[in-house]
Amino acid sequence: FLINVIRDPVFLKGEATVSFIEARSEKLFQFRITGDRSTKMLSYLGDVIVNGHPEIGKRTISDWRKPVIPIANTSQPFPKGSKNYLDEHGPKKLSEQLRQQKQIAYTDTTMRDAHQSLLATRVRTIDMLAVAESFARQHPEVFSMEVWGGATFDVAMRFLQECPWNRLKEIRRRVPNILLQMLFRGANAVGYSNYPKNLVEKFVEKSAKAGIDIFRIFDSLNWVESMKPAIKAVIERTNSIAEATLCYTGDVLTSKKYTLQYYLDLARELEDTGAHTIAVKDMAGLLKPRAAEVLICQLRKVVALPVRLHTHDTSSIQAATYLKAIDAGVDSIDVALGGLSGLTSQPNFNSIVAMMQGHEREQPINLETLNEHSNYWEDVREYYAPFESGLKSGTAEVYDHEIPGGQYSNLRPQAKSLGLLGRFEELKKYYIIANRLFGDIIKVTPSSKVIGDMALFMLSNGLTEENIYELGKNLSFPSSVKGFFKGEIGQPYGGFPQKLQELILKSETPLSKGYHEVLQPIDFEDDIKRFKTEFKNNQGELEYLSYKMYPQVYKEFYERRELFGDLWMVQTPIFFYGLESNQEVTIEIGEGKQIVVKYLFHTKPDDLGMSTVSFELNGQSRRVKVRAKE
Ligand code: 3PY
Ligand code: ZN
Repeated sequence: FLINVIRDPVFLKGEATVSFIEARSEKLFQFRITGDRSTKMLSYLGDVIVNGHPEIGKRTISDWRKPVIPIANTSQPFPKGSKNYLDEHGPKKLSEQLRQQKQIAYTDTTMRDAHQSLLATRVRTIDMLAVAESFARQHPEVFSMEVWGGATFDVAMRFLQECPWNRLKEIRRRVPNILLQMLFRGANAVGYSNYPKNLVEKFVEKSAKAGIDIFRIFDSLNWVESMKPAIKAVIERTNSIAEATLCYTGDVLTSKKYTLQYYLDLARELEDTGAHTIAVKDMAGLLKPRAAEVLICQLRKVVALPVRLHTHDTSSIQAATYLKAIDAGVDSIDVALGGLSGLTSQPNFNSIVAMMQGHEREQPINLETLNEHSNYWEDVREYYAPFESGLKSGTAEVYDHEIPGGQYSNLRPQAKSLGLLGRFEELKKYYIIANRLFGDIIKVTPSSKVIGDMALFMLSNGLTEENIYELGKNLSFPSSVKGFFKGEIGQPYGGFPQKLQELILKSETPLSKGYHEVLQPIDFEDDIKRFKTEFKNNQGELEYLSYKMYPQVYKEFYERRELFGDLWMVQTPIFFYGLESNQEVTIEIGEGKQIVVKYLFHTKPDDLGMSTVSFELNGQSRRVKVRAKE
């Protein structure tokens, strides 16, 4: 009922008077029900009530703080922002403008990297959509919002039962004025291994159509060859910005391998690809303030493109890094709204805006409304408590283990699933050892996963840096490690350590060129036909791309959707924690379609292990049978 009220045009215009409800009672009390969809929804709710959410188990619902959604004035057109500039002037001009502009530009990562790095990527679309429009209306000075790519694509389908394309399109609808940005893993697109070149090209094209304006393209070994096809596709097939990325590791002031010269040569090479902007991706948060000053200043001397900086605040000192980088001329920085900032996430947007007040490069942003948005996320974060990484304070240990922020929040559950959670401290040491054994490589998805897998493998098999060469001969190494030494994710700077490569590959020979070049192009016409036959209720070509990225994950996502219908519109507390006895809620089951559900009780499992869950659905009694899992 309330949803009908707040959707009513009279109410929206603020013209509702005391007779509002009476005058339109018929309309307001009309609920559109579709039998099949409501049954599916009740089946989902019944399952969570009886068995708990598969990832969380049974938990009692706590007294959530009620997130306050900042309200923006929607009666005016959206204020113009960077997206309007791109549409009017194109990517080249936008890049020039960014480089010339004195004011610091901000990229807000709240809807992608921040929750990937703090909450294992589990934040759901509905919580983003609630504030997307007011954020865009109140902060049109924001240069871009990172909302897609990285791990979000996989996690949306695998764990959240959401279509990633739907998320992007829905955000775009609410954010027409600010550039939307994604993280793109070069030849791996949004996956963990190389895909055929024509699939990467198609993915780029469709992502741009669905709303992506900036493609931040990186390679996990800084191997430019494997970034080139994606960069070229953005330039030739879209009106979006191709951002070429250099991943930062070690310490540029002291490293013998990743020296200043290394980064400057790499930046020149990236500029030669024709990319529009350059990003420095400090995925573990290793770039210290003085190093940033040197690196940014020199980079901006050797390239004519804007230089954008990304970091993680794992050490807790990265605001200082940003200030030094700003003084050295960096063109934009990545920040996250306070409630989802800090530690393995990005530095605090709100505090940085405050820090910059009065600075000659200040970009004025409404701090009052920005704080409201930060508070919203702080409250929403409570729903996701089971996914918190466990890191409670900043740590200088990151300079030793170099674990990327996005990986840190996943490594704990990975260790837990192998029964190694109690040995997490040792695992971090093994991460260092594995990296040393591999010749000190750049560590970011998927190369960071290779190091993580190797560390877990060594820890669980009692292997040490000393005995690996004797015992390793008879061991079967993790497939990601074998793939790495075969060259399947590219060529590391300085080459592979040969002795270890032979030990791991045994009789197999490594690749002499990029895996993406070896892979056969896909015959789309044929392949799409096959896809449509296998998945009859697919939702079009974009879903075909989801399937190509993650065939098994998509299949399971599809099967669950057949069973439970679309779940992305279900409120997060209900999605994860179900309902309490006698709780009544209104749930959306499709565009403009709601049901009112009241959960009553459920029975103990019968002899066949089935529990009966009783509900009221729009006032009518309904029951569903659920298989009790224990
Ligand atoms: C990803 O690839 O998901 C990352 O966030 C890398 O930093
Ligand atoms: Zn990151």
